[in-house]
Amino acid sequence: MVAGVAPARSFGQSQAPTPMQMPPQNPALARPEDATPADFTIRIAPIALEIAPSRFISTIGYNGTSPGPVLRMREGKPVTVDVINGTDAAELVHWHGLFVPSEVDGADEEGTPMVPPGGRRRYQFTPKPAGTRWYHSHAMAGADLHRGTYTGQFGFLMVESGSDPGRYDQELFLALRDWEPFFTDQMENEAAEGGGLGPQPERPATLDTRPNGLEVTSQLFSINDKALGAGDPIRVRAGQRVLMHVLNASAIENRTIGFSGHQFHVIAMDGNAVPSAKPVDVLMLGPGERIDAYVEMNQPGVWILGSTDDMSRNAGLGVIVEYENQHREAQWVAPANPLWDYTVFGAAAAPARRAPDHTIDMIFEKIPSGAGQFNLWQVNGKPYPHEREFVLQEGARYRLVFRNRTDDSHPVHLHRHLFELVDVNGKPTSGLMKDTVIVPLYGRVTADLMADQPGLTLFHCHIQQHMDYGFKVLFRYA
Ligand SMILES: [Cu+2]
Repeated sequence: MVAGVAPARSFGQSQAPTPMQMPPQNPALARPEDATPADFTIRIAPIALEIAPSRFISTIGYNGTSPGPVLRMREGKPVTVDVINGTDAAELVHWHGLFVPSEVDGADEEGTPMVPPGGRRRYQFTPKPAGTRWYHSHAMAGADLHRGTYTGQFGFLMVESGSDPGRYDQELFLALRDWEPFFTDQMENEAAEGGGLGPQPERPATLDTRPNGLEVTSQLFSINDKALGAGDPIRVRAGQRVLMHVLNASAIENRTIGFSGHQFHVIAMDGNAVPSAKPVDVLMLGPGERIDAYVEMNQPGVWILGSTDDMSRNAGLGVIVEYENQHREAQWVAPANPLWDYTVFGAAAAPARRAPDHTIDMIFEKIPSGAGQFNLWQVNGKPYPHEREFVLQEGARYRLVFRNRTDDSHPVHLHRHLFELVDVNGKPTSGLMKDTVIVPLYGRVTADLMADQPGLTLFHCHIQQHMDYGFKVLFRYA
């Protein structure tokens, strides 16, 4: 398989379980309906991932690899997925971006049962809506950087509607990753992640000057399973149109990527078609976000597609794209416009949306813990769990106001629903449906939510450490 750039066809076929490799089944968990084979099987087990020649990452993967296989499901057609846990810790799989019941969504907080060590569990659900979704571990990690989304437990999940026009010559899946995370007392460079620019409407008059606690960082990166320069390049021909599904599968950081003299024509964000598809020089994605974009291959040469941040790109966050009959050293050309703005993809006309019935303010704050400790995160003055502050009435429309009063950008994710962006740092927009959005540092994002998926619904920052140390909320339906 071509490193990191195999067409979907060759990914999607490794779904059949290999019976010899299944761990012993716990009889208490075996149910009669499990006797029939599942549509998909995911085996969670330790792997050694060779991201560069002789450079092995010891992590946990799906079906022996990371990313796991691309799962292709048909919208509206019920599926069964067997998850077999070959690790010594309880696990579960979250289906990110799908409208599925809380019992199978894959969040312990919503009541999805864990898959015990050595055990198995069958998930049954009806995949919807169509689009680029993904699946990943939703286990808490806390201080253990070998658990949850720090591991290689993730993969693309494509929900297909059958109406995909297929107007492209190649389809690529590109998951951005960091490896071997470690604790640091240095703050990330906010400019590098695109969060330190623009207005700061939620910046407090008096800043909290208490010393910061530990953050998680990394110095080793890949796209899919290969660091920049390792494995085969993406091979293209002049005149081709290449569709890219990009996912930030990091547990720790927002990322911005560029492609040396080429533009990304953004057609969907988080799997949902955007009203104004258009070309841009960079893509910025917070952990959990996806972007579908096509690229016209019209600059013959050998180029790097990768992080606009030199440190992370040089440490692996990139891939070489080689045109046919071009043989030279791969070149990186910095993008002309490195700024990312969700609102440019919104509808051009003024929105004709239903007025919200209620507004829910959500104030994000950090309690700096000081050297050697973990910062604590709060929503509306309290870390998780809250009491009954977040209750939705089915059928009502809510305006959520995300007020980020911290010095860090947060990719916040709402399970089991989509929301529509209304305003980003004072810029109005409409028609952009998302399940995850970056709220810039000291920034404000407003989003409308239709409460139409009854059941417990988790909301959290997709940076694993922030989630584990308080940055989450459980919405209930009345
Ligand atoms: Cu966060």
